Amino acid sequence: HQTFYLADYQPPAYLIEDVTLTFRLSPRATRVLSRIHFVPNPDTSDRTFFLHGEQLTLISAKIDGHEITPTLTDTGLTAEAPDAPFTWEAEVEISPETNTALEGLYMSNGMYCTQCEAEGFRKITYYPDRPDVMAPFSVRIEGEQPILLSNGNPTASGKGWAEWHDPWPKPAYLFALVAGDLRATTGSFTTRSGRDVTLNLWVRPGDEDKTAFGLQALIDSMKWDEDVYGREYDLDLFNIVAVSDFNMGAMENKGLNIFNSSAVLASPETATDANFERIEGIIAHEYFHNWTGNRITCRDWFQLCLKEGLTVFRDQQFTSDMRSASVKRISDVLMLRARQFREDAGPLAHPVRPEQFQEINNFYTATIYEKGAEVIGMLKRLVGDRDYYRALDVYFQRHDGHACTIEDWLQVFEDTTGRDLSQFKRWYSQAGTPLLHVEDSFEDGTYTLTFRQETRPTPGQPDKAPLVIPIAVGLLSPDGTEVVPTTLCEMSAATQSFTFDGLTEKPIPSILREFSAPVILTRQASNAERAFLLAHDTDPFNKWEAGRALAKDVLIHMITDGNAPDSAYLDALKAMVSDESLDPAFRALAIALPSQDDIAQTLHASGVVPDPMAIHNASKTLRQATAEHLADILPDLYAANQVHEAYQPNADQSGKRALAGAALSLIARLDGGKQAQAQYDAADNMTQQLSALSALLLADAGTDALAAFEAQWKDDRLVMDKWFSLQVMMAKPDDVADVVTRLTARPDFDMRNPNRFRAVIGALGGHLAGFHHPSGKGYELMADWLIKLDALNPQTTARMSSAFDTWKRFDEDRQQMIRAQLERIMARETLSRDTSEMVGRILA
Ligand code: BAL
Ligand code: ZN
Repeated sequence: HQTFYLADYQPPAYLIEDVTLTFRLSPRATRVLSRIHFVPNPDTSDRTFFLHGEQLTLISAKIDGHEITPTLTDTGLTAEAPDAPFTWEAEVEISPETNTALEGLYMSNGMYCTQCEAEGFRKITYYPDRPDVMAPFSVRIEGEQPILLSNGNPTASGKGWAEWHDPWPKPAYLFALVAGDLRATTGSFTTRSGRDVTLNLWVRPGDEDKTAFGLQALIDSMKWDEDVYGREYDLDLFNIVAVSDFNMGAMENKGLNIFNSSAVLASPETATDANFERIEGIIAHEYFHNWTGNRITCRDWFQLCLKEGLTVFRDQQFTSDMRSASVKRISDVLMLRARQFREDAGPLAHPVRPEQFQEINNFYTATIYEKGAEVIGMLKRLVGDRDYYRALDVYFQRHDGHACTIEDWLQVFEDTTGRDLSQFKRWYSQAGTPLLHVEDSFEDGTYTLTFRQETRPTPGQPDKAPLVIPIAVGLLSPDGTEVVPTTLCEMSAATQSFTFDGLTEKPIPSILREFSAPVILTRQASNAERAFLLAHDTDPFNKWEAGRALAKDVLIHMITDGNAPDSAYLDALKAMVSDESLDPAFRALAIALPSQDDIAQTLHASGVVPDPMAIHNASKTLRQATAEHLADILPDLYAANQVHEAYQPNADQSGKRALAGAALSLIARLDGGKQAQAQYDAADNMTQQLSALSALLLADAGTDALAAFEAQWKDDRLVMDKWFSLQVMMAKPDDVADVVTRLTARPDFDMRNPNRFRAVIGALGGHLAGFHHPSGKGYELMADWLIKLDALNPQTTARMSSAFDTWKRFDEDRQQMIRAQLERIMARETLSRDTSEMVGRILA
């Protein structure tokens, strides 16, 4: 397969003035007519006329009205074209119904929809399918479906047809079309300059009761982007459509966002608090793309983080403002460490701006999204809030309507602040998570922190240069008062010291407050110091972090030294959980143990080969000990965090439910599931129903509830996804393979539906001790299903193959078994480019 390189970028030979598309919809024989006005690009003398196109049947092609015969290849066509403006007309035929890859135009339950990012438009018609070619689109849809939607504003419609015009120049990846029997929930928003915008959330008949929350989240997002970034919406209409079969979470097509139904549909009965929060964040994310992604887009796909890192950062800010900032920061760091640190530490490590790819779909990663957002956060921290927003204003003004690069982005900051960002730019080009080593000393009232940074080699990058690392530090005196409030140490050398004067005694440092940089702090504080910070740190992130480090240390010593659960940790946890001055959501996060994968990663990093079964057993033992140690406070904790008002998915109520749910899962270890059954029977919302079901499964008392749940929800696909995945997640390690085999044999296991596939096979990959079971059955099952899915949906297969990316952490036997499965996948003759690239990188 061909490899594409950032260094090979060439500007397009032709630009486009406008595009007119006509769709004559038919499940297996949709005709797409295109009329495109091309103009030679004055910035290049290249006049090669190449249009991307894949899986298209060309019916006819004309240049300036004259029939031509282009040269066709697997990836597109070339033709002789004038060195002057000309009109291209083509007619192609495509087959949406047999498009199981869910890229381009496809069908989902009788409804037509599109997914064009990154390179799906080339499966719709011949076109320069690259983000630096932007054009206004006019679209006519002919079809028997009652609702026919495309980007922009509607211009005319009649029975069986509708016409749309999107005046904003956009790249083809933002094109969208939807046709189906859909119902809208409608709202409105008036922008601050007075534009009245109609908002529609389109769903299948029957789902109308799951739209109110998404619509409100959209309104909140529109308001927030005006208030915080001064960004207004720019069309008279904003449509969102929910689709059941979708590879990603959602897609920011101009004026016509398409959402995976799991990322938008929610009612209290069917969605959990976590679902609501995720939906709010994704609605915001897609909406925010209107400015960071659509109005200002990427020059080429190597610049993907330009829009994704910034838009993730903006949606994180939004959620912090809507909910609790500290809880949001902790959740984001948990995710960053679980997914991005894992990626950065293994064979799939790549820079925030990659320099090569075979299949760009493989780079919609935690590194580009989440580390990309961390890089923006560091920039904001370094220049300060005022300069950050000044720079953003310049960015929006200078680059509106353009396709940009990371260089353009950083130049704006350099011009606005006068800073030299050449060293900071390494965050975009250097892969790997820096380790930050710390030593401290105290002499004559001066406290010195000496930091040393180290980034280990990653694939293709043996040598690493020092990065600019903003390290937020606070100091506490031994009596618990803060003697130095949060101060930013700006590290740029490989080793660098920072001093704090005028202290009367050696302080206790609180380092990397708010997780001010995406690094691994290697400092092994004593458990006494951690307990001190857990009790006294004024920074909520580091307070949580201290408890987290303590729990991790306890678990690691249980695994490596056979220690018993540490009572000092249990005492500290008990004190923290009972501290009613702390937000319930914060306490719920603090009760949660580090994930088993996190423990495996930590053991591996310290040179110990992780044993998944030992990690599983230690986690279970520690949970049981926690339940017993907290036994006397659990009933009150559970009772005190019941919500008696009507269900609202807000931060306050969901924090209480999270803490009560955490208490319930501990109680279930003591009472055999009695309390959980009572909650299950009384639950009137999905959060409580699901936390009860999972507590029952923990107590081996879930059989009846599982059956009741299935009877109640068998017709609701999204709720049944939870039922599928929970059974895998909660299975005992020895049973995981059997559970997966049983679930995948059911008629309602539809592997074409990415949500259902992820619910079962994704949960298999996420069950550390089940997936890495010594029998090798977990590996074999995963490989079987990846091979099956690859023939239908390469994008989702490739994404899920990353379950294997940690394989080199494990013992020889496991490595051999995994290698055999990866080689079995690679040996498939028809393996997709997507999966071949991923498995190849994992094996390398
Ligand atoms: N652009 C792909 C989906 C998203 O990041 O919003
Ligand atoms: Zn995005």
